[in-house]
Amino acid sequence: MTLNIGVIGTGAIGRDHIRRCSQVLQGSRVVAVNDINRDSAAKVVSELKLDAKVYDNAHDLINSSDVQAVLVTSWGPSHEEFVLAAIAAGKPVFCEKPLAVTAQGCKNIVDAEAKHGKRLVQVGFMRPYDQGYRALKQVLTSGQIGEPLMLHCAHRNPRVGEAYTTDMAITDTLIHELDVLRWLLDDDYVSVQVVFPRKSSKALPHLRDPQIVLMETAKGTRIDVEIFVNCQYGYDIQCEVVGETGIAKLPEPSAVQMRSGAKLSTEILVDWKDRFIGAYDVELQAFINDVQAGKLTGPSAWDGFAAAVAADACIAAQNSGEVVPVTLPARPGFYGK
Ligand code: NAD
Ligand code: NAI
Ligand code: ISE
Repeated sequence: MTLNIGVIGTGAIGRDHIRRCSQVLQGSRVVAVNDINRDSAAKVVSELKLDAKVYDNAHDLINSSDVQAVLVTSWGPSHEEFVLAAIAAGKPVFCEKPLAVTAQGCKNIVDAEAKHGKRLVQVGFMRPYDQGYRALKQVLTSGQIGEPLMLHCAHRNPRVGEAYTTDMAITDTLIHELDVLRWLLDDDYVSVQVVFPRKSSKALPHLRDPQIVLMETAKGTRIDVEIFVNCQYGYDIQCEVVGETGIAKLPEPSAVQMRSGAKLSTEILVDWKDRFIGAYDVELQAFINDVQAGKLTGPSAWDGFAAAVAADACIAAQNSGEVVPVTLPARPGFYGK
């Protein structure tokens, strides 16, 4: 059976996911698209030669009988409304991160899904599907470096646009670490603090960049994450785990080593689309397969909520400079262990 997908939001990742669902993955086709900018939706239909209808209204797309599953790839503040509408229509929905821009927004989704009685939501946290993070998790689980004591992480983008604000370093960027580190350590956060080093002259006046987020987990592991979104040189994701008996580091993406011009070098990627290209393929194929099998298993609305609770605390910590507690309620049985 081919799954008929409707996509809301045809920006950078929306277009990339549409390409993926229609050209790369098995078992799906894009039959409906919507964007607040209609021309952008129409353009993707013609550029990718899709047999898809352009909807003027996202709710009409969600409720259309032609659409069996929904992909929400519009900008963050619109996610909650569309995910709630998909749940109300009883349709599976893959929602790009963040699930909602506040913990309360995510909680509204968790409550609606639980009321519906069956999982319908997968969040676009792709890093748990990345080969490198999976290999790192395997090392930790095998006990080869003992218990994890400290993590040193970095999330660097070459540059960001004018619309990117200081809080988005948390809700849009750090949100990936907030998710994947919970998964990697099988742990939850108990407190966070944000400190601001000297500001880069490359950052626009309204943006505080870089930032360092310090986190503590329930098991006592300490994590530092550098967020630096105007680093200029590349898109660079680092994660080093210091354990009791050794250190394990996220593998670098594979690249050709060159000896040229009196230099030994390897290239660094510059675009997030390339860095996690394999993980995006695997996460969406898993969504399509799971919808067809009738049971979602990927990152859940609860995972989206857990990350958002920590994100809310980080934003409070950005503003206060204090150590802020993170209080996550007990996971409902509905979401498993
Ligand atoms: P973008 O700005 O390029 O695209 C967003 C699109 O959504 C735009 O075309 C905009 O017109 C449309 N849009 C906004 N509000 C809308 C509404 N109410 N109804 C319909 N369309 C609407 O942004 P992007 O880079 O594609 O990011 C989109 C989402 O994907 C964000 O939530 C972002 O955080 C997420 N994202 C995730 C990853 C990842 O690695 N998982 C990477 C990039 C972006
Ligand atoms: P698992 O299923 O044993 O679960 C590990 C723990 O991590 C669980 O407690 C779970 O609740 C939690 N978790 C899962 N996703 C999370 C997230 N996004 N954020 C925070 N916590 C999360 O672990 P496994 O098999 O290692 O799977 C991890 C992820 O990879 C899952 O999202 C799973 O769906 C996916 N996966 C993908 C496969 C693929 O090749 N497509 C194969 C196996 C798993
Ligand atoms: C973007 O929205 C993403 O999700 C990328 O994965 C992330 O690294 C980048 O910082 C965000 O802007």
